[in-house]
Amino acid sequence: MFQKILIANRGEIALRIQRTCRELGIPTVAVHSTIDAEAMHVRLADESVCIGPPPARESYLNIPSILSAASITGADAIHPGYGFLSENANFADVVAAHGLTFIGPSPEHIRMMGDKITAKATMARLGVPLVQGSDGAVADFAAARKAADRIGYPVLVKAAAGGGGRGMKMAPSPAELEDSLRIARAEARAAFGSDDVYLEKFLDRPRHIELQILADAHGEVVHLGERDCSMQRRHQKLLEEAGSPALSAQQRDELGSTVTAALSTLGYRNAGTVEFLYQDGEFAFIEMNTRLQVEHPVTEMVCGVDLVREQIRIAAGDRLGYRQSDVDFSGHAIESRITAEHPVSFVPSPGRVSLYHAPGGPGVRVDSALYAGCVVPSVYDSLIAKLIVHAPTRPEAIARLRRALDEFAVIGIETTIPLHQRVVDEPSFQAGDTTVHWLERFVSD
Ligand code: MV4
Repeated sequence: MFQKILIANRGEIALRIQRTCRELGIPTVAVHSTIDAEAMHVRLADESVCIGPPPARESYLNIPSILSAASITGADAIHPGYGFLSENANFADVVAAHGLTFIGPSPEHIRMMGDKITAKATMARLGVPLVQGSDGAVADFAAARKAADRIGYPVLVKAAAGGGGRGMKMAPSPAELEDSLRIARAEARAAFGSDDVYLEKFLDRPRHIELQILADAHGEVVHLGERDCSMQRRHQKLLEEAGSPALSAQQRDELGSTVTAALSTLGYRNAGTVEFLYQDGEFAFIEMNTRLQVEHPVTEMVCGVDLVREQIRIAAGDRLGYRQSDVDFSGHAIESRITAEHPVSFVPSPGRVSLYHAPGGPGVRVDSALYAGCVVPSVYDSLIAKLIVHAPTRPEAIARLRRALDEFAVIGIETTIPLHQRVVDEPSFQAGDTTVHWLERFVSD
């Protein structure tokens, strides 16, 4: 097992990883920018190293600084958390080249899934269902026109290097295709340095359902069920659930078998999330994330598994030690992502938190690095707390979430708690009747 783990992240996820390390008896090193010197993830770590000024590119994305911090503290493994360097294959390469362990997949698998065209072709070959689309990248307008005629309109032009909603353009009919193609290519080139694009049939009211998997270095792969992340706005998730109110246990088992078999064949190692669109009873693979995700706690609550612990054990070469038949699902979990933003206008609201009181009681978990007197900087992600509730049934989980949101007090900055309170009271949310467009319609009322 590792002697010391450096956590290359900040905020709630750095704290989340520290907590597991402490339970495993592994000392931790926190890294931080100058503005985060008094942050909770620094205060609670065994050691800390300042790695640069506030802009992430000079600190949390600064690979030489992070490797120096690992070297001077004698860390033998690096956990990247989510965001920042977590899906940077070059970082994973450099970490290994320095004789350290990257707590994540191989650089090759990060690279493979980072290219959506390769990811889709790979998954298709392994029997995972896809949305109808072009056969790989479209070379030019003529090729796009031919593919779109076969797929049927509307089509979506997507960037191979995109993901998470960046670099997409819809073409409702042939007349718009040339413009959509040109715009998507230009945006992709500017944003990602690659203008490879592909086409997909546009689904008009999908749900976003993702499957959590764990794969060890010995070919054992299990799935931990799905999360429904349809409740989002501008590709920022607001609330996630495990399981999906739209799926049956049989659908979960079927999808799980297909996906775990595929990843076992691939030789994937680490936790991973396989994302699908789900519409009219059909799943379509869109992307795979090779990191721990923000919304991992809902899966932990229904499966009774510590995903960070599993990541660390897998990276150390341990066997999972259990099979799919040993994975039990219990109850329903919901996560509210609370951000430092105005609950109606979504204007960012950084600043000093004067008072902080987190909810508690049965089935309530709060993952947050907030404390009374802390400062929420404006330079990073606005996520300040994740409120996770767990209960035997979905209606009980919703009642518990409502109760916990009422207890939650964050004074000094604006937060999205009031938005969450409005969402949980909405009958169509309570009925589980949502798509990826639900929230945008709800907030524009
Ligand atoms: C789609 C789609 C409809 N049809 N693909 C957006 C993020 C990226 N991961 C994939 N996305 C979508 N791909 C086809 N063929 C609709 C979306 C989409 C979406 C997907 C997941 C979660 C939220 C979303 C919000 C708007 C659009």
